[in-house]
Amino acid sequence: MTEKKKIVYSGIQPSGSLTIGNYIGALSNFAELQENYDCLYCVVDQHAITVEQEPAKLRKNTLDVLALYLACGLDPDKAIIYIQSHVPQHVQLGWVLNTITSLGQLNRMTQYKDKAKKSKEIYAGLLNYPVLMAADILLYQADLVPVGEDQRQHIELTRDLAERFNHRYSPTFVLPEMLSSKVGARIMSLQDPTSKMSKSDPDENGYILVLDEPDAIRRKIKRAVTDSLGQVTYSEDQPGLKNLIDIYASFSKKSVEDIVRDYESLGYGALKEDTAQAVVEVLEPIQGRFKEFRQDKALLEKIYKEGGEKARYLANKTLRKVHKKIGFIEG
Ligand code: ATP
Ligand code: LTN
Repeated sequence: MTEKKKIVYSGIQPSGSLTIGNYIGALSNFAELQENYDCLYCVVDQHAITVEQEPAKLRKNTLDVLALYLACGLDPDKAIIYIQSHVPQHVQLGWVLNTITSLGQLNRMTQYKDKAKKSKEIYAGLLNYPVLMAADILLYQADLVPVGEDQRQHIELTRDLAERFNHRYSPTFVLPEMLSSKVGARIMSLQDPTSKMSKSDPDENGYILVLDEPDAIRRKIKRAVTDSLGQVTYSEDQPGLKNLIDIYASFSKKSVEDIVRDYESLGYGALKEDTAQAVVEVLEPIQGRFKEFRQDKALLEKIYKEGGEKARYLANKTLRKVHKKIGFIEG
């Protein structure tokens, strides 16, 4: 008998252009996983609207993320690729989970606190964001969730909710585990290496976009903030340098130790130049493929429609089980 493959689930918000933080922390791991696991990769448009989005931009960004998935090697014959709003079961399970989520726990989510600080008015969707994320994951009985370090608290909440439901009713949900890269699970801003690289940073020198031109990539890395110590080590005391080494290691597949040893004598300038080169070499072919996929509207539509159908089938199986256990009458 063949052993059942583990299930992998992840999602990316179409809330702007993706950075190399998104790429290193999440996207770059997706394609490899589809070779050995049953994978689902979602464009989480319903999460994106927890921050105000312009409709035309949301539409564009959703197709951009989809085309980037394909450009990074995701294959609809190997993985289910779909758009969250096409599967109503996410919101349906989200509602059920809301009824067993404590407000205190939601109020303690650091991503919520950071985003709430930046908003004039705080809407309920922002607070409930992690509950919808838990629903995404639990609907498919995912075992593994490849995400960046910033999502750890959300995965813990997901496990808590799964456990609470299983305990209150009967074993229903798999408890998922976070899968994060050893190096690069938290890429920092190039201008302020104490804060996370983010696509919503007002300073565009702080981030590199996956679709940035090679010249822009070289310029931004050249300008990256380092320090005046002048020695190449990998330490929390030199956060700018540490971040560059993480980026270099992730894009070149060299080990941190080898990089430190090689650049001890070569210095910061050479490290920056070679880091930029490694980033450009990986991103250029992705950008080429992205342009092709992005133009092929018919192919994108075929992929998200077929993916949506497969996802709805699986999601419905879990949701029906959940509704039955709760005591809802089958319609
Ligand atoms: P925003 O910055 O707009 O709040 P985000 O980029 O954190 O959003 P998503 O686009 O949904 O949100 O993130 C997709 C994936 O990228 C997640 O797995 C997240 O953990 C990862 N990620 C985001 N930023 C970084 C970073 N700086 N370093 C490593 N991983 C990251
Ligand atoms: N909150 C995630 C995006 C996300 C996600 C998911 C990731 C929404 N649903 C399910 C993994 C699994 C973020 O990265 N900001």
